[in-house]
Amino acid sequence: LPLKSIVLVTGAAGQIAYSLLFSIAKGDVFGKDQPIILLLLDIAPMLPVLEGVVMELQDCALPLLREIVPTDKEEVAFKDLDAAILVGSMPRKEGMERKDLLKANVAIFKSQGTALEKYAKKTVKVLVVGNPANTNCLIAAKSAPSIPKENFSCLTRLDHNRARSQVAMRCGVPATHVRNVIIWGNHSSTQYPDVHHCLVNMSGSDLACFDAVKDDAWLKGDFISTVQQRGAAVIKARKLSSAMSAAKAICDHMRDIWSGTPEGEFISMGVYSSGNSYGVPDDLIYSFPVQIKDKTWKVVDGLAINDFSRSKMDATAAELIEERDTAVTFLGV
Ligand code: NAX
Repeated sequence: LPLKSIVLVTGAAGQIAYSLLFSIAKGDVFGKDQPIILLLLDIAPMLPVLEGVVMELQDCALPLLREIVPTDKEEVAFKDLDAAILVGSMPRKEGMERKDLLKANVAIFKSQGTALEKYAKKTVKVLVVGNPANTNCLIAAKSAPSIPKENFSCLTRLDHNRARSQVAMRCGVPATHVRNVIIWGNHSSTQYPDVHHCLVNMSGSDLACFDAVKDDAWLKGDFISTVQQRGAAVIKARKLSSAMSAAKAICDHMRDIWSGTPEGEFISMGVYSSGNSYGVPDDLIYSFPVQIKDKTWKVVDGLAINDFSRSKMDATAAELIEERDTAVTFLGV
């Protein structure tokens, strides 16, 4: 049998984790024959709730789940990790300023980055989900200087899947017949869902998205705002934020890191920008189209970018720069 994979999920008593842990534990992410040790981190007041989640995982009687360790201690949670899925973060409370929220999250992700540096394997793959995901990811990466920056990514796969499904529903095909949508930039309402390189398989042949949809006004207008605002629409309807779809996207993201992306397809994820791709400034976690092989991502390069796309890609970069520059002022605090 392969060695056990050691996987951490933070925010483990929360609602995304509740949808996520079963899929991880039953082998959807790291492989159907890969035994797993699950480390579950949450804050001390949530430990009684977390105990209930542990009981349920035990009661699933799964073959691959070898050990479950609930904890509120970073030195326990981050030890020897192969994968870290950082879901927990400080939620916005009523009356809280954006800046105070950012400050609280910088404190969390600096501390968790430092714990990764101290305790995790240097090969650990870190996925940041907790918002503001891109900037939290950057802070974690900066706080773990001996782990390669390429090992850090943030979740924009939910936005990617939302874009895919919107196009698919419009064309009357399954979502899997739509590929190569791109989410550029921040996981926020400035993100740019781009379909200029998207292909739709209709009746057995691949059409460019614009030819398949035949409604340029929609693709350049309501399609984009629907994807950008989808999180808010779910909250409005459900009175709770997206959890099932977020968990599915986390599984898609990590599974692709572990097993690679299908030939000829790319997916979106927030990764470290070195300044060499699409004129995006360096030192940001920015969502790009990537392909993954041997657990290594590569930005898909050479895609043509028109003026419409350029301005949207720049706007979301500008927001990330501002967020980073505020966040780093809290790093020394
Ligand atoms: P919940 O509030 O249900 O759960 C969050 C959990 O994190 C709580 O149990 C809380 O106690 C815990 N937590 C807080 N601080 C912690 C810390 N320092 N260490 C460990 N655990 C800590 O939120 P949920 O709906 O699960 O969402 C979690 C995060 O995902 C939020 O920040 C949310 O904004 C973000 N999302 C990000 C998405 C993305 O695409 N990047 C999409 C879904 C989601 O909105």
